[in-house]
Amino acid sequence: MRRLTISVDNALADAFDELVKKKSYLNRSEAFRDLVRKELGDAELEDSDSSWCVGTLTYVYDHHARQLANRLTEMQHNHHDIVVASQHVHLDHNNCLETLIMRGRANEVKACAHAITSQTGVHHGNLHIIPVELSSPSTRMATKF
Ligand code: NI
Repeated sequence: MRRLTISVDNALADAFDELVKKKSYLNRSEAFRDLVRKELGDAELEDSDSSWCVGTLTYVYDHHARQLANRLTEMQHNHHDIVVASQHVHLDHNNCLETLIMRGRANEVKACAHAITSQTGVHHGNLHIIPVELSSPSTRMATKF
């Protein structure tokens, strides 16, 4: 491990200390490492859309929107190599929350997520992508049914 010494103005230092406290980091170093990792990960994904990633997609949808529930299930089946798991919560009489766990190349995961969240009646769609280096990407489902 290397020690870095950095200089920041007082306002930024105060804001950083607030962040450390708010996010319950044990110390500034851990907070700084997390910020750098996030930026590096984002940059890597921007540089190479074909990088492997895992992601979670969360959205709320209108249970009564015509055929929407069926269409969303159909889309997940059509992308069964990318959508590896889903969780469904009946929020109330009208609204359902779904979280999908996704895996694949970043461009494929983003395209699949966008196709789902752009459906009429789907709200608050949010994709969180985490870049990963999979030791054997060929572990993708290859089973024939
Ligand atoms: Ni539901």
